[in-house]
Amino acid sequence: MRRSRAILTVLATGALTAGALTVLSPSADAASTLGSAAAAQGRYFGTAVAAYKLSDSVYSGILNREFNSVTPENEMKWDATEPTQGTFSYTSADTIVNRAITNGQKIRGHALAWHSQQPSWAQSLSGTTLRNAMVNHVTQVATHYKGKIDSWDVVNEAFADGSTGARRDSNLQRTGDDWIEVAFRTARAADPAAKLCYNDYNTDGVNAKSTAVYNMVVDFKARGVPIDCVGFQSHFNSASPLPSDYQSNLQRFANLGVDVQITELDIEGSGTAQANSYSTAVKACLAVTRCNGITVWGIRDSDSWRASGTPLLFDANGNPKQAYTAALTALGGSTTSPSPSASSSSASPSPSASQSSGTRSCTATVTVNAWTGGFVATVKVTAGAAALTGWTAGLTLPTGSAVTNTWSATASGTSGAVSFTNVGYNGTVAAGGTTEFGFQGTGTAPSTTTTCTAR
Ligand code: 9MR
Repeated sequence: MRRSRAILTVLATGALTAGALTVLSPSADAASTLGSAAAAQGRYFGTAVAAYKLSDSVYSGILNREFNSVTPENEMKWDATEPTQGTFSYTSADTIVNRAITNGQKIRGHALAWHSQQPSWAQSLSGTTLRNAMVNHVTQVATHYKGKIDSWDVVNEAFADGSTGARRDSNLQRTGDDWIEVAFRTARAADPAAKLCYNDYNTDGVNAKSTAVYNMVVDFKARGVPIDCVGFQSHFNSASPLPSDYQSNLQRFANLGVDVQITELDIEGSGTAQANSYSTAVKACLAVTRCNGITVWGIRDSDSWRASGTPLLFDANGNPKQAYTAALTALGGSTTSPSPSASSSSASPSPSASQSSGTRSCTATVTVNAWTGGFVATVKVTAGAAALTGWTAGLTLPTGSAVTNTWSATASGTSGAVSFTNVGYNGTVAAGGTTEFGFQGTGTAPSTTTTCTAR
């Protein structure tokens, strides 16, 4: 709904010549890592991350090199973030988030409302008391991470397995059927820039459970409940293999006007069979325009919640497996063989591919949702033929209007001529690539031309 209510679009260009500078382009080795190969397809490739493993240099080396999105594996769950009612604990999740921002990685938030991994105090609540506690939890956590989260799993695993298509019984479900939409509306109010997802497992193919989720999305769209995306966990093994209708199932959800994301991919097995399944999963996402990202549920097999099934892309020593090569190739990447300790800064791309001395330029397109007395502006910055290392977009607010809140950029002021400069994680934009920021304001929406200055 946010996006379709655009009433104003202004476009402007600006350019800054890089001159004699030779700059290592971030897209230089574009196709040699999972993240850069996915980015070249307009998508992200992420992994679940455990905060306590970040001090392991093999783990963090692969994380830095290969992935451009992260999902805290447990650190944002209710038991971790609100262990005592009203007392919030963000240290572990903040470690992952701040590190991802520094490294230019997107962040999937996981998960705001879930029947599992609740703190014991919440497990013992019911009715209005639990509903209010859930609303407060969603508000507090989404507000803490406001502007930093690409996509939130707002509600996780709310439907029952099997053929009933029913909701899963839980203390949250017993507060009333509307608990899911209340969680989504609450998350939207707290962080209007984050994409809001429903996430589940055993919904990867067309079946009673996925159809129940599908019907919920239809209903939410019809009634204006804010939902932007559906996550398909995609935990596969011999008992629950990758379904033959995976792609068509993703497509039927995308056709409802939501993004679809593969959120927790792991495929038990080894060798060619496992590699082929990874290739099929990646290709299914690429074939669906609105499938905008893939996350694997861990880095090395030894990091997996199902370690004995060796379901991931790197072996316990951090070496890329056949499945890694298959996933990278399916993404359109090249089949180099990185060593576990290699980092992007030690890669040796050819000089002709790695350096850009062209003219950096960018354009900024503003889309505004306005109402009487206020507005939200979303600004898309698009790089020209050369990669950006930073950008500043500028526009002039009408007299009496003021910026009240900015996300994914730093504003120079609140009224009159305001410029918005990239933050740490979104200054780097590949040639032809885009990034977005936004701001909220009071008064009349801006209607003047934007400028974009590239660095
Ligand atoms: O990988 C997570 C594991 O470390 C936890 O012990 C477990 C506890 O419920 O949750 C795992 O992650 C789950 C995710 O949050 C939701 N979908 C299923 C994942 C695998 O169980």
